[in-house]
Amino acid sequence: MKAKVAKKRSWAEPYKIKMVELLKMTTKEQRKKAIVEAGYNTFLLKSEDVYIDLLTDSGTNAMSDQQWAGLMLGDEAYAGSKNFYHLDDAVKKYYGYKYMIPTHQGRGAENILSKILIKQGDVIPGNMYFTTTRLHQELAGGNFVDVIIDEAHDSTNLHPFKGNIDLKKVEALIKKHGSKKIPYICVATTVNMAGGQPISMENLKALRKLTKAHGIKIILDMTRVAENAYFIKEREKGYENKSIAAIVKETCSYTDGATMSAKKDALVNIGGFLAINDKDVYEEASNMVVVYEGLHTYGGLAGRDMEAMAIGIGESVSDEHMNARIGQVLYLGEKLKEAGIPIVEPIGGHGIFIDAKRFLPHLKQDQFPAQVLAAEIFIDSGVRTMERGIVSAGRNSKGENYYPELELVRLTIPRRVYTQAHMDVIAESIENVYENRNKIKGLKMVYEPKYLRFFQAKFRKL
Ligand code: PM9
Repeated sequence: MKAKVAKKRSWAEPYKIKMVELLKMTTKEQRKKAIVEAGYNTFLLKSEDVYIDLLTDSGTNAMSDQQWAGLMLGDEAYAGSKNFYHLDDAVKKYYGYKYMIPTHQGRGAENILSKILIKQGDVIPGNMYFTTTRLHQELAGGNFVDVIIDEAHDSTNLHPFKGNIDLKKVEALIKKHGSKKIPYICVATTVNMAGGQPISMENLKALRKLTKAHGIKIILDMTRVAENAYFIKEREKGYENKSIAAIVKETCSYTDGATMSAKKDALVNIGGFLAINDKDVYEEASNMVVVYEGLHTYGGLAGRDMEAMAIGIGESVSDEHMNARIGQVLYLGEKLKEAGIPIVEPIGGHGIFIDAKRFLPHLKQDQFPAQVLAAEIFIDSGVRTMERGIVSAGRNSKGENYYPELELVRLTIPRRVYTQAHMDVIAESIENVYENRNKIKGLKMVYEPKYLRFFQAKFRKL
């Protein structure tokens, strides 16, 4: 007799839609004109010319009715707003950090932290660079060193935790420079530039042990910490029955502080914070924030923004929310895989990353394959994506281009914004561009700004 197999049941979003924003449809001719005017840079398009916007998951979240109601509770006092205390309580409750300073967004926190902890010539190891994080480290006089495992640089490698840190690389750095030159290790959850790849709890715990022995701090880039927790629950032994909330709190417990862009996981459109356990660092930061952001009880935010953030943090660690969030990303990724599109695997947390080197093997990296592929996808369907390759990587201190192993186009999925039908339309567009890939020509950069060039650089067709 055959054993009865339980029928797999479908999942659906744990919310219903109360308000809609109408989208504008454009013709191919209009889109061609728009992308030429934008210098083949999807950051320079007007959002009203975009049909489905996968540029970023940053600040593009749909807030819940509770968060919108929270906006009405904004206490817009200059100092000591009650929303600040609500946010402070949420950071303590869900993340466990002792002190918190709000900032206008993630890079505000990165600026303050880097200025306080980094001295000229210091070395800052991290699990792959992130654009704004590395820039602030460099502006403060530090040198970023990549200590992610080698597997992370290979888009086809199926390692379940490609965000892990190679402890041998960290040990070698300590040996070479001495621990005094390493003020902290920056640990990202999940690793954006690797394709939204998670770090395991086991790896983080081992890193804690190593850094403790050498008196080195761990600073978490906790921008997508709840998405990282989802993968730990799915893939790491011993965590399958723990809640996302418990895994998030445990993750934070192995670190000394964190920078947060709340525009991602925390489900708001603007906001961030710096969290820290060390009282001296907190006192310095709460003084410095006055110079760059605003008083330490608002840090560049309105009271209503802090209220929405406090509520969003609670919603972000719900298991139902995270199952649907990552479920949608997986749905799109599986569709693209079935169609033979080369993507980074395993599929990551906040988007699908197309491997432009394998998609357009006839283009050299300095012909900007990912940049041109993002432009072609926009022309095909009005779907806006972004480059995460040589343009994003920028130049080193000698002015030479970095040539990252990964040359990717990111299809970033905003949280709670699009439906499964949107995912189908996106997949069909990518498939169409893939069928015509041989006709795609490269680009030449004609304008390059000094900082974070991917935001504002301009190109023309070769
Ligand atoms: N990330 C993103 O689209 C927005 C800027 S780049 C297009 O992925 C990490 C891991 C991030 C991040 C922003 C920041 C900076 C820090 N760490 O944008 O300043 O992904 O709030 O955060 C973007 P802010």
